[in-house]
Amino acid sequence: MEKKIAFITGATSGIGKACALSLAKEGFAIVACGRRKERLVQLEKELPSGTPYQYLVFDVRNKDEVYSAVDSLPEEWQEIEVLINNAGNAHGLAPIHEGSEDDWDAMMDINVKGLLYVSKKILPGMVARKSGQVINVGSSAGKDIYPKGNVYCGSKAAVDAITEGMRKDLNPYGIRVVGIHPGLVETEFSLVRFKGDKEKSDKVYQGFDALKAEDIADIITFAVTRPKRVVLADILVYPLAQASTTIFTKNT
Ligand code: NDP
Ligand code: 8X3
Repeated sequence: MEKKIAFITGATSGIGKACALSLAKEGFAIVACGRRKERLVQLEKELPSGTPYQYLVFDVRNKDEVYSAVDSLPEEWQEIEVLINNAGNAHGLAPIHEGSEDDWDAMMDINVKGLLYVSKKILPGMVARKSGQVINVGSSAGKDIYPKGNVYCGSKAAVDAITEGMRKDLNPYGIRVVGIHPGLVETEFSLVRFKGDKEKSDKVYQGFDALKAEDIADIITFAVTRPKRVVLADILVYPLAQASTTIFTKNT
């Protein structure tokens, strides 16, 4: 493969999809991942024409699915230069004593263990080649814990810590490791958190100009395209209206 390959999890929607579009414009070949196959098929039609493209359908919770999906990539697609660990969601918003075990399992299994499984398959190649970049999508919620966010915040605090650990472990191999931690971005995120309740979900983004998925993709693309010596190690991004996970000035 002549072009550099970017492998993006959670590319069926929101930030991951925006990254696929943005990195394709920068000349990357794209491996797009997610569970919703029809969206991955559709994504190819939205990419700049001629973008080399592969899609992989798997659930990041399922280690075997992750491993066999990555193994199924054709030989010329095996050298992944950029890994964007983006797949993830919040499930529920409840005080700790009322939280659902299924929601807790989903968040820890997807946001934390899923990121680890995908990384486990892709990092050894980067280490062997002494070349690569990892972008982990955390959240402001991992840095500033908010009421009822408990386990989601915990999963993203884990992503933050794992990102730091990766940067330290991979330092001898010239691999760039970036953590990006957005505040509120208007995507399908809240629709998933509130289990399809559109009214509740829309309310999250009312009265202020929330970040767009493209804003985060722009920043990731900027980080990925810096000269090799430059590492934007830890990026916290808020919309103007937001000063912490709980402080907002709306209708300004
Ligand atoms: P979306 O809900 O729009 O996208 C989530 C993506 O993750 C989808 O492509 C979905 O694909 C994928 N995904 C979810 N669960 C799984 C799974 N089990 N296996 C494989 N893929 C999965 O949300 P965002 O784009 O906003 O979220 C992307 C990342 O950004 C997440 O890690 C989120 O925590 C983080 N984030 C979001 C913020 C926001 O306010 N929106 C703020 C801070 C961080 P599919 O369903 O097809 O599998
Ligand atoms: C998503 C942002 O504040 O809804 O990570 O948790 S928040």
